[in-house]
Amino acid sequence: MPCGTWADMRLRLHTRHQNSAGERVRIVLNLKGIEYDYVAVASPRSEGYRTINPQGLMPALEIDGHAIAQSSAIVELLEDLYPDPSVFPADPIERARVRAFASLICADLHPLNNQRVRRYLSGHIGASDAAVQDWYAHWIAETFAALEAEVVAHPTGNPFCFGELPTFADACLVPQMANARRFGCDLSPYPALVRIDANCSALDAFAKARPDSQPDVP
Ligand SMILES: N[C@@H](CCC(=O)N[C@@H](CS)C(=O)NCC(=O)O)C(=O)O
Repeated sequence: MPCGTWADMRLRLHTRHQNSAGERVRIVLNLKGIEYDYVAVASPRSEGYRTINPQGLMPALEIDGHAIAQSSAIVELLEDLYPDPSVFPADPIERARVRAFASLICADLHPLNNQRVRRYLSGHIGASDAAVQDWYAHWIAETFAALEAEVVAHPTGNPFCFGELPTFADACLVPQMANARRFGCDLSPYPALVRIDANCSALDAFAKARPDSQPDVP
């Protein structure tokens, strides 16, 4: 439920079908039941897009004449403006845990493995395809081992990362699992993550946010 004057505000999300940072935001928008316009980005490096987001990365959210970059900043803004339903647990310690889990993906894993880094490794450093694949799989394995340990430390059988309801942690996990699969990473060492990913994917909010459900999918 939106608070105050934000109720009538039309949101425009600049993203692309295969934009995993954007997929996090799409999931949260869907979980909160917020309607938005999907603006397909042809080129994040174009001058046109940089006038909206000078960072030159997707996604960006336009709201009431403001353009906001960075998926986690966008999600925090959505949480402030549309607090109900929340994508964070009520307990402050659990909220911090969700943010820490999400940060490991958004701030530590994803920036190492995203396309511009892979492009730089192969183009400027001269890394072979096998070396880039090895780089990718290494950071997935290191991070997923930590994420798996985190979710199994919570009561077993929880359908989602942090309990009975999906949170921002799940919105970060699901696109990252899809990326790992796309790159042929072995997910068998992470049965809890695989189970949670399947539970999330069965929900409409996640299914509607998937790359192949977006209007710009080829
Ligand atoms: N930390 C940023 C990451 C954004 C990001 O890396 N987006 C990628 C796609 S997932 C992108 O725009 N890449 C464009 C490029 O590398 O040219 C966020 O969470 O929003």
